[in-house]
Amino acid sequence: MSQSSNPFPGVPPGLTVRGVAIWPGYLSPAAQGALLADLRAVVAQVPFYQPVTPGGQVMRVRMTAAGRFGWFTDRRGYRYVDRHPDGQPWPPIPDSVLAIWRALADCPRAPESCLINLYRDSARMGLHQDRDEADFACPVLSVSLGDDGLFRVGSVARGGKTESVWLRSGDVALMGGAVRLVHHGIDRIRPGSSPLLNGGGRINLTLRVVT
Ligand code: MD3
Ligand code: FE
Repeated sequence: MSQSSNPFPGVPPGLTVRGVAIWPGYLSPAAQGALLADLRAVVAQVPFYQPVTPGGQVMRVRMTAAGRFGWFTDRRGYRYVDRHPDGQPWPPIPDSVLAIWRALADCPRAPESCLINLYRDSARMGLHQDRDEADFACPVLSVSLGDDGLFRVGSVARGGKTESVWLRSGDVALMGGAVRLVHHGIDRIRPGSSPLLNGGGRINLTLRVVT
């Protein structure tokens, strides 16, 4: 195989689940702590909010973002937005987060959005596709911090078979190529499984190219 056809020129993934590449424990406990400190500085400027779906349901997952774009929904619909709902521009994506993209994403473009999802208690995210972005050639990269989360990966078509895997603190997942448009979600978290976050829960970062 030629060098350029290797999709993982750096560290090969520890496992793949329906085409999603996963690096279990990619971040050491020290690296997780450093990342969290950088995220606390972001969240101090753009606090978590709970968006309302077009159907009128308050999302149980709390969200905020860094980078050029964040994601928002209200009764008017899902969209990327260039400011927090309170009006502040999103802070820059921390270098500690960009370094993970550079090491694993194999994408010439820089991420334009780092969505920060916070799951507490019974928060979950139903099966969905990420298709509000313009360039599906770019992967989405996910970083898990805190409590374990049960990640479900399905098919591009609706209603296909699914497979689940627990994502743990420090794990990194990459969704590129054929799996970029698969249905996926978080069924539940395991409260109390990690001491990382004050107040418990799970944070997931997703890095995306939006435009
Ligand atoms: C598979 N987040 O923010 S990350 C989301 O853990 C989202 O918070 C979940 O789904 C979370 O949209 C799952 C893993 C993930 C992210 C994006 C994907 C899996 C994906 C895009 C395409 C396929
Ligand atoms: Fe998603």
